[in-house]
Amino acid sequence: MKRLLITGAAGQLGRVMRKRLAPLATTIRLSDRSPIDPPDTNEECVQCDLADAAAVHELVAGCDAIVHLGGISVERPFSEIVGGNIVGLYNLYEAARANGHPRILFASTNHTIGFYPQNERLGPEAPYRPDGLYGVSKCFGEALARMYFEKFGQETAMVRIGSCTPEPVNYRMLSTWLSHDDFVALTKTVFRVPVLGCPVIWGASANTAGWWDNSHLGWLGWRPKDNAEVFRAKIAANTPKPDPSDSLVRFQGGAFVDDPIFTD
Ligand code: NAI
Ligand code: 15L
Repeated sequence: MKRLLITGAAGQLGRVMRKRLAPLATTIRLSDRSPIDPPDTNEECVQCDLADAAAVHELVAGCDAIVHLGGISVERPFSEIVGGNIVGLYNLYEAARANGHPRILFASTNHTIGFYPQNERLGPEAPYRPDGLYGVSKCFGEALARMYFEKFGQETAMVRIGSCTPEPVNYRMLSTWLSHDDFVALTKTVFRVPVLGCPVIWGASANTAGWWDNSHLGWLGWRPKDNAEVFRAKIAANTPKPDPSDSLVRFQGGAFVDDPIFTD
């Protein structure tokens, strides 16, 4: 493709994806409200806030595909979440509608279902059980994406990312881990398939201890290769045995379920 937009490019995942997705497009357009490291030869940087509709319309113009990582990524006061994750999502989808419907990979989260216990296996149809306002904002994002698909044919991969880190570092992540390699492979697949639709995709590696069922996605052709299990011994050696009453080992959303509603 000619131009791929990555939002949230100054963030943890954005910095990784910026390098790893470079081969996908002639030009990678990077955006964040925070400063972004200077552009490489095939990159262009646009600093803007997702809550700024005019700026987002300009940002999306000329893009063939979007990896949408931008937004608040943890539990915060609603006043902080609303700009990027609610208004920003609307701005992004309106901009996409005005600019030829570039396919979108939306970084949703496991915190849309965080209140499920860890002994329950979930498919894509499981009702939402968000564990905080952050999770609720991503439920909004998924609902918005779905509506733009039904109404306008806007395609989105709604990827409910578990924990996308270099390696898993606690017992919960034996189930939630998504390796960088598997996320890169998923992203390439999402933009390669001829027809995508608007599927929920559980963003997790092929973890033996996984909770999420992606068997509805055989047609997509994404086969994660990594497995957090190979880190079990290391985690056991480095972390204390968890108390069974600890949310980290009770709920799929882990410690997020214990967050209060933060206020300003
Ligand atoms: P991050 O917090 O490191 O990066 C998010 C970026 O979005 C930041 O650079 C921030 O400046 C930018 N941002 C926030 N509000 C903005 C706004 N109003 N306008 C423009 N930019 C704004 O998060 P991370 O870890 O890189 O995650 C990327 C995405 O993936 C997030 O949407 C997050 O919710 C989602 N996700 C990540 C997971 C992970 O394991 N890293 C797990 C589940 C979901
Ligand atoms: C998320 O949604 C967060 O963005 C990330 O920082 C992790 O906390 C991840 O979920 C997780 O559940 O491990």
